[in-house]
Amino acid sequence: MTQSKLDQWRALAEKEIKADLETLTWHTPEGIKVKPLYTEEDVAGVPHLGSLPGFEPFVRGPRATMYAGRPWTIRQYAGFSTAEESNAFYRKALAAGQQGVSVAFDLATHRGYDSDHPRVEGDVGKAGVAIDSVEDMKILFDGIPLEKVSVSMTMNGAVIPILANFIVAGEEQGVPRGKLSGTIQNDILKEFMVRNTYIYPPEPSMRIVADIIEYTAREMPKFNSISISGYHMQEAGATLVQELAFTLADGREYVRAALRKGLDVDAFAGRLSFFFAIGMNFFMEAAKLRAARLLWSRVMKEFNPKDPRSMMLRTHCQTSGVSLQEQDPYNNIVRTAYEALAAVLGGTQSLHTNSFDEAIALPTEFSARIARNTQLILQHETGVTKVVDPLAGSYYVERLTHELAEKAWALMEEIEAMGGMTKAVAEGLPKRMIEEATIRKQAAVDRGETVIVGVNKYRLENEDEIDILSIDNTAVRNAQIARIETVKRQRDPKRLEAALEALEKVARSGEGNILEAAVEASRARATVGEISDALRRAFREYDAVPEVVEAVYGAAYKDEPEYETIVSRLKEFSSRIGEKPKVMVAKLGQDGHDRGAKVIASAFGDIGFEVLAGPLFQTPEEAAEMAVRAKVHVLGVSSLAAGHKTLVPSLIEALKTKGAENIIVVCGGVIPRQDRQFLLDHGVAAVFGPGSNVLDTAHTILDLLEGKRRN
Ligand code: DCA
Repeated sequence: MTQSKLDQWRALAEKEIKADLETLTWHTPEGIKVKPLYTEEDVAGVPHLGSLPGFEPFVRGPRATMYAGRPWTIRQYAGFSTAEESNAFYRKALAAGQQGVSVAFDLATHRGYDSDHPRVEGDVGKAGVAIDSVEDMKILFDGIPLEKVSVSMTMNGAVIPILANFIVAGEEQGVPRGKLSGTIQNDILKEFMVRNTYIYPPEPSMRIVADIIEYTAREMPKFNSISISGYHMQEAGATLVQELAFTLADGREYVRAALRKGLDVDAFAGRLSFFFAIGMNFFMEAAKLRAARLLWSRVMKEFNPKDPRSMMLRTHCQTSGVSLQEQDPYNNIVRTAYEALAAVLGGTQSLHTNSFDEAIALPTEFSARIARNTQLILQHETGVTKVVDPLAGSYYVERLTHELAEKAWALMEEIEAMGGMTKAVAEGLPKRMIEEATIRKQAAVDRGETVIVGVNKYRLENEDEIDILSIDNTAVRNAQIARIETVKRQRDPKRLEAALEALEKVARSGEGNILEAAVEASRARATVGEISDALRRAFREYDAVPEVVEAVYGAAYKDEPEYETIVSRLKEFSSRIGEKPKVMVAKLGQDGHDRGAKVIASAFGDIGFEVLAGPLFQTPEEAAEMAVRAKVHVLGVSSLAAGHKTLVPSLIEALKTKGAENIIVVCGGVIPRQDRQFLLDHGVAAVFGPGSNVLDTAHTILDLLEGKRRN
């Protein structure tokens, strides 16, 4: 293309829009300028062009034939209530076209507590299945042939007891561990960054990761030892560049940890796997997966592998949970379908498509079917599987692939300069960057700059309720407690004690393999809680200190009248009562999803409230105690894991017992409409569902405070 032709186009374009062409440039949160037109000029000199699938740098896919040879695995993440109920759900799903299993565990299990532990009362069986021992694990996979169906398990904190139980369940089903196929998430660094289901401090946690890589490399050749996950970063608000850079930097750190164990790189690198989120920025998401493969092969080259598979990035993807909305929820089916297509055009190996009701509650059978069929239709009806990497050669997509890769690489270099990801995480850098990005995104939504159909534009006046799945948490907990008692009654106490002691010793001494020792403890019927406790004794627990980001939300609104209105209203109120109103933002139970809590805490701080961020994992009693001591006016509970119906009434009771009924309690997060009246009846003053505008929320809180003062 000649310059003069481009100049002619520019002149025509500016005549058409009657404005400077620059006004059509889209500045993405990644700092990428997306222009309205891409031409061959934009890909001149891009080094990855001309490569082929199955060959380094794998931009076009890890396999030579990709979906033409074998489509991606339809792997829906699911799990709730008891092992029996989840097992029935998996069997039905497999019969209806699902191809692999992906287990969601409840938060009690994630954090290494048995279902009878007092800290997890509100969490058992809620956001996943409750697993307390190998007996539960055996029920979970009953009738599912583990030598054929690959099983992915999202587990990081309590990864040792869960993987040990899986291995023993296989053994007792007649499938030796060498034949088990699947993936364990085992990615602890991102837990410290965003997801928060850690148990032990970073250093011993990294040893656990390395021990698992070592054990699976030796004993389980078909099993992927880790799923290095960017998903939760994007869910927490990361830009795609941050998601790419931090995930691959995490991967590099795990490779180093495994090498420090004395493993040969080719013995384990081919079984490292990845996991990314796919949001609504369609082409950029597809380009992201291509860039990820490009960069991973670059990272792995540093370690001099001989086997090309060691440089190949294979990934699972999940459509974005945060892109789903509570308002007009059938729109979510459409969002998920576009996201799924982007994942497929990007060349994912395995995919979960979200159910449309996920922003509200656990999926029902109906919504799960639509989600699964979204993928079946893509595989069987659209023809997208027939051609490898069909976006290759698109000026725009190739340019994006290159730009994303270069930007992510620059960020990875920054992390290297800090001494690697473990150090960067310890210093809180990635967490802070992600939090700033999410607060900026929230401000863009609140200001209407980012359009969400049915939420901040084209909103329905009246919304119909949809059917939701609700779990009887008390019944699940009682059933689990009964089974724990049976297991404890029937086991050999001497064998158990010896196994747990041996495990603790391996953990303390740094000698031997923790997973190997845990497999023996699982055979002896040690529970998830008991195995986790043995490791807690050796390693201690990790306590994070909550931090609140300042001056990001406010900066996005600088000098805008609607922002000034709330700020001056608050100022006026503060001077009337002689202090800034004090708001505590609390997270109760084992729910570590703190994006919403962080956004509110940070935005409210900027607006002029005095904000107190409670630590994660508080019991209702602990949160009430903290609120009373700090003399807060408002206690806001952020709940995303369905524990609100148990935990919030307990919190209000605890406040009453302390004579603190005057503290206004409000709730926000994933709270189905059906539950709102229940919470209001139990003394909650206001409930803010997903998609609530932060400034509106602040006005409501002030209304409540003013009403309260008048009373
Ligand atoms: N031609 C021939 N064989 C193929 C082709 C093809 N075009 N595509 C895939 N295969 C083979 C693979 O090599 C693999 O066999 P292997 O394990 O012996 O190498 C098998 O078919 C399965 O394909 P794969 O692409 O590895 O798909 P999955 O087993 O579903 O694994 C992966 C995907 C991302 C690697 C894995 O880590 C995973 O399933 N992750 C899921 C994580 C998850 O669910 N997280 C929940 C949030």
